[in-house]
Order: sequence, then C-alpha cells, then structure tokens
Amino acid sequence: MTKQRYTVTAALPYANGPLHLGHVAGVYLPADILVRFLRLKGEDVLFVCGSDEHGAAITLRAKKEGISPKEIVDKYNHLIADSFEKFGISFDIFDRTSSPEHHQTAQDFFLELYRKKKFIEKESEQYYDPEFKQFLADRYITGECPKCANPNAYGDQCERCGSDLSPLELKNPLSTLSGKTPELRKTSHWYLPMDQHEAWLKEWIQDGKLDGEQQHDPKEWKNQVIGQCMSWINAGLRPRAMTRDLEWGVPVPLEQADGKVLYVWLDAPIGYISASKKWAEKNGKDWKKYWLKQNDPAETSKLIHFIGKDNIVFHAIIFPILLKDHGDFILPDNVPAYEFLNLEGDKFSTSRNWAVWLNEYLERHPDKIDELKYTLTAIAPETKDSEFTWKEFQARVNNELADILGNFINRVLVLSKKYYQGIVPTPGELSPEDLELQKSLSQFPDRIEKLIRSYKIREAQSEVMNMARLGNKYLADMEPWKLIKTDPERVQTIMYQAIQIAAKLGVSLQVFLPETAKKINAFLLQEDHSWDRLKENDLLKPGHELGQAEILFQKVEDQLVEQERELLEESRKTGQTTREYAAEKNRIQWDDFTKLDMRTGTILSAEKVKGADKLLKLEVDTGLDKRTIVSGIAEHFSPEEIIGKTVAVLLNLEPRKIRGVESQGMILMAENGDGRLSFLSPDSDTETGAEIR
Ligand code: B3M
Ligand code: ZN
Repeated sequence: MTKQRYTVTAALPYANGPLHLGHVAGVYLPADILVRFLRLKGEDVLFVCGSDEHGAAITLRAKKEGISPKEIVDKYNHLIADSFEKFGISFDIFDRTSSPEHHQTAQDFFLELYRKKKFIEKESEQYYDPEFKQFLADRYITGECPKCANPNAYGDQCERCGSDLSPLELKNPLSTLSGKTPELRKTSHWYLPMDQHEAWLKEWIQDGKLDGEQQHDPKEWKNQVIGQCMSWINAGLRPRAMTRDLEWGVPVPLEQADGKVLYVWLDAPIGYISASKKWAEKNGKDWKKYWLKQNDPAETSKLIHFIGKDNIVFHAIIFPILLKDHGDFILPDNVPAYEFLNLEGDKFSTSRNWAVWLNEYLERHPDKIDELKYTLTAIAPETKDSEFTWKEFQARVNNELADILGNFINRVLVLSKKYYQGIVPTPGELSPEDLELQKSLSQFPDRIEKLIRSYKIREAQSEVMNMARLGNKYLADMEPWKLIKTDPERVQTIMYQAIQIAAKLGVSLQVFLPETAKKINAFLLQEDHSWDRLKENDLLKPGHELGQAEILFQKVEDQLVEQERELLEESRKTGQTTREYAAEKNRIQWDDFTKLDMRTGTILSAEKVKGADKLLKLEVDTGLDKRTIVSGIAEHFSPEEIIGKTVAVLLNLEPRKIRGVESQGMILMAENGDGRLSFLSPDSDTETGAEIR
C-alpha cells in the first residue's frame, strides 16, 4: 500500500516567554501523538515547528525587559527549543522566523503574490505615536471594542468577542507604547482583499470542496473550527493589511516600502514552509512534495495544522487564501484546534504568573516526563476547556500509571522469571476465557487507530490503559500463582497470553508514553514494535528470552502536590515583570478633578446582598452622614472582617439602584494584577470624614 504523506505543523510559539503546560496540552502533545502514530504506521510524515519571532508580542516584551527584540527571541527560542527537546516533542525541525532563510522564503512568497496582483495597495490614515515615532497596529494600540465594549481590545482583534477589528474602529484608542491618544497620519499598505475570497472559502470550509472537487471531509473538522470560520465569513470578510510600519520583522521586498515589514500573520505561517525547506535541504528531501499538489493525487501530502482556538482564522481562512493565491500549494486537510487548559481553578496567565512553566517542570521533575504526558493527554481540552490540578496529576500517576500499568507489567515479568526463568513458555490448548480474551484484544488496534485519526487522544490513550486493565483482570481471574501447584500446564498458557498483552502495551504506548514504551520493550527484549503487530496474537514466541524488569512509575507523594501548590501561590504573589499595566487614561483638566468629593469613611455594618455573589451592602459613616453603599467586594472580603475599617469613599456619585438597593457613593479599591482587591485605608489617626484631595 503506498504510503500517505503528511505535513503536520504545530503553531509557532512566540519567542517572548517560556512555554507553559497549557501550550503543551492544547497544541504540541496532540500533534506529537498523531505524528508518532503515523510514523509507526510507516507513513511519510514531516513534523515542523519553530519560534514565531516577529510582531508586537516580541517588541512589547523587549520594551518591558529593556532589551532588544533580537535578544528576546534568542533567549526564548533557545529555552523553548530546549524544553521541547527534553519533553520529547518529536519535531523533524524546530526552526525560527528570524532566520535568513525564513526572511527569504517569506519575501519570495510576498513578491509572488505582489506580481500576481493579489494585493491592493491602499493609502489610508493610520494611528501614529509621535513620541515613539511609530505607526500603531495590532497590539500596539488598544481601545474599546465597538462590538462588545471590551475596553482592552487590540487593533486587529478583540479577544473577548473574537471580532476582527481595524485600529480605526476602536473607541478611545491609546498607544500601548506611550499610553497616549495617537494621531492619524497617512501611510500606504498592501491589503489582502479577503472579501473577494468569500465564495470559494464558504464551499471549502462547509463542504470541503474546491471548484466542486472534494479536498477534505468537513465531518472530520471540529465544529468549533467550522463555526468560527463561518461566523467570520458570514460577518463579511474585509481587506486586511499584509504589511506594517515597523522596524522589527521581515522587510517588505519593494523599493517603495522602506521601513515597512510583513504583517506577522502573513510571515509566521510561511515559517512552516521555510522550516520544511531547511529540513529538506538537510535531509536530501524535496520540500515541494510536502507543500505542493502532486500530479498523482496519492502522492499529495495531507496538511494538518495543530493550533489553539485563538489561531483558527489565521490557519483556516487567511493562510489558505495566501496559499491558494500563490498557486500550487495544498490547503489544510484539517485544522484541529484545541480548547484551553486551565490551572487549579484559574486561567493560565503569563502576566499574572499563574502557570506551570514547562522548563521549570523539567528541572524539578526530570524523571516524570511520561507522567506529565499521560496526565495532559488524559485531560486534553479536546472539545471544551479543561483543568490541570496537582491532585489530578497525583491521582493519574498513582492510581492509573503505577497501580494499573506498572503493576501489570511487573507481575508478568516477575512471574515469568519465577516460573520460567524469563523464557516465554509454550502455551497449551486455549480455554474459552483465553479465546474471549483474544477476541477482546483484537478490537483494540482499529479502535485506537480510529480515535487517534479523529484527534480523540483522551479516549485513545484510555483504550490502551483498558488493555492493561484487561490483563490485570485476566491474571486476577486465572490466579496462576495458585494454579502453578496443581496445573502448571495451564499456567504456561495463562502466562503466555499475559506476556502477549505486555508486548501489545509496549507497541501501543510508543504513541503516548514513548519513554515507558521503550522501557517495556527493553524488559521484553521486544525488537519489532511496528503498529500492525498489535493485530497479532503471538508477538513474543515461545522460547523468546525476556529481559530484566524495574519499577516503571514512582508514586507521587502528597508533599510534591503541596510543594507545587505553594510554588504557584508564591509565584502569583511575586508576579512576573510582565504584569500588563493598563495604559493611562485620557488626560483630564484640574476642574474635572475638583468635581470629585472624596472623603474617609468608616464601615459601620456589612451584609451580603441577596442573590448577588459579588455584592456587599455597607452602612458607611462619612462624617457628613451615615449612608448605604453597595460594593462589589463580596468575593474578596467577608462582612465581619471589614466592619470598623476606615476607607476612601467617593461621595458625590449619582445614587443608583443596584439589585434593588440604592447605593449612594462608591468605596475606592485598588485591584492587583492577579485580581486581588485592597482598600485604600489612611493612617490610623485619620478621622472619619477627612476630605481626600
Ligand atoms: N505565534 C501563537 C499565538 O498566537 C502564534 C502562532 C503562529 S503559527 C503560524 O499565541
Ligand atoms: Zn469585542
């Protein structure tokens, strides 16, 4: 059967910080599992990734750390590549978009589209920050989203409602460089007229067809991916600038475009292609076989983009337009976008330093790589956001890996050593239980394959564990340790079957737990572990010599869970330097300030507001009077703990009814980066009613 060729890409992580477990669970581990499986099936697979080294994500981080973008990307490209290596994500190449080869590839790609007149050159007014002498696009500008009033929408996208925005649509725009209101200045850019592509995109996304010809099966695509693309298309695609007025990036290869670079979401996906070229050159391969349509369709590669759900439109709309406009390129066969992984009840957050960083995990637990892989796969955010907790990690390792898998392998090897000096025995007549066992085992290979190919890695991995469960049950039911005295013949058959299950585990675990599989195959001295051996009943023949066994998994102690939790709380308190500070609001006049009447007040009583988790109804002595104020602090403070507290109060705020309670003023609070609130309490000898100015 001819090999199917696959080009598998994993989203290029921004080289602006370390990877955390959320990145791993939602993109890289799922991709690695598919790739390992396809390689075991003997398919021709190219697995590419690299670091994304341009765009505001880089330059804003550089500004924050007070170093150059080059220093930032060099630091984090190395850290990320090293983490992937140690964690065992088996890329064929991990490249980087600041490489000269990438610049050349991206510029050639742009020129090809330019020459084919696929861009529209347009002069327009763009926001400009005179202090930083820079035009503002994407993350360089924030403002209020016109669609959902999110005050922190970006110039290209609102992360709250997912809308595609352009800077000029933002209300009260602010430069994220100076924090000030930007000016409008003329500049010209090259736009991709995405609106002209709506018709074919609709057919391609909904029916998997291009010009009526079937390209892929849309039923294999995740609903969330199709849904998001269709809502973008139905909202009407708009021309999007493919160049930017920035220094850091791939220079636009046109005379008249000095000081301009390619838009990072034009340049980055081309990084998959430049990485493929670099890999092909190093390995004497032809990169075109992995990216261009071949005369013989059977020779054409299947392109699969593994990404997080915030990258869907870039991989399922914008990049396909660019590939199609360029000509000859294949389009994605699938874009399996995963949901997000959360951590101990909260979202992963770099700015709030609420994360388990992969590089730090590898430093602290270098001997627990497969344990983490197993846990993250078992909780993979396939169709909805999921949650990593250290308690779950401990349970998965102790109750599943150690007690089920480790225990089974150990029993098989110990009993084989004890009864047969580690030589696989010759089985006798198969009993009805044995035949039943073989029937159950025969269903696993196709079931697991089907699950992996439909990106259901949680279930696929759990099916492999079911093989180990089946093995444990078989031994528990057959009780060879009892039978050995009365019916040693029968025990030979029982142990022979159990050894075959161990061998099947050594084959199938290569996809999910490669280190563990290597150990099991070494214990069994199993040389050939290609996937299709799973269909056999006699993987290790009578007389085959088995190797030495060791304990596969050490249990996770409570102490590790506690230490990791403390670390998390600690790091949240210290917070990372990357704390995102909201830009300063628009300037006000002195008169505006004098209108505010703020005084110290003392909280006399506090109670919960019925039906409102976040609200407390306070009785406050303002020095002037005693009044009711409703405050959204119930999730931060209990009523008891704040009675008698002196606080800052805004008196002359128009009273308003909140959940049926009239509130006459506002308690001023300070909000920390991690969302914690604190009162603004004056010195202890400050009297109630003191004016704040
Ligand atoms: N650097 C990842 C992100 O948006 C982005 C992926 C690029 S893949 C071409 O976080
Ligand atoms: Zn919005």
